[in-house]
Amino acid sequence: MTPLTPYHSQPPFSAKQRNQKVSPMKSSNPTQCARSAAIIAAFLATSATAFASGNHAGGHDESPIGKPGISSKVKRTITVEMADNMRYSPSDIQVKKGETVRFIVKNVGKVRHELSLGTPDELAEHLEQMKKFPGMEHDEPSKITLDPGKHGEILWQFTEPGAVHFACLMPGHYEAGMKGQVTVVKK
Ligand SMILES: [Cu+2]
Repeated sequence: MTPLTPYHSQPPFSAKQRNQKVSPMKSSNPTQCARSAAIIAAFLATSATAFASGNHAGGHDESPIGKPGISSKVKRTITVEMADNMRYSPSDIQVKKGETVRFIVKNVGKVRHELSLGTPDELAEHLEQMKKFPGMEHDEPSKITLDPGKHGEILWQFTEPGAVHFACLMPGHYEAGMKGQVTVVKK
């Protein structure tokens, strides 16, 4: 009389079965190999694209208007007030090329205002976006949106000589004249 082997004493599957489980990766089926190669090629292409766009994003900080400033490099602090008469004070600012400025921006009005640095093209594009999405918030270093009574900072380094524009793109404000200019002069 042969005793029954308890089921649990059997290995879950034989070595041969295990091999069968992993073997599909080593398939010699040419179609499958070609497909794997295609998948790898597609992956590499995607990586290359991601890398390229990463470089682009990295270069995005450098623009004709300058780049985000570093606190330790600040040479000047300029306070700019934003008021409900749709004016900045001051609205004409002169800086030297290479200078890093700490703008302390104050909303002294009773409605929300913003200060966005940009080229005229960038500001025009931003104005169109604001018309479509009036509540949009900015977390870009070149922009600040402030509720009434609030103040905040923009740290900016002006790297190119010329004019850097700024504007409030809250609906109707730019049109009412809420804009200004930073003139960057060569040293
Ligand atoms: Cu405004």
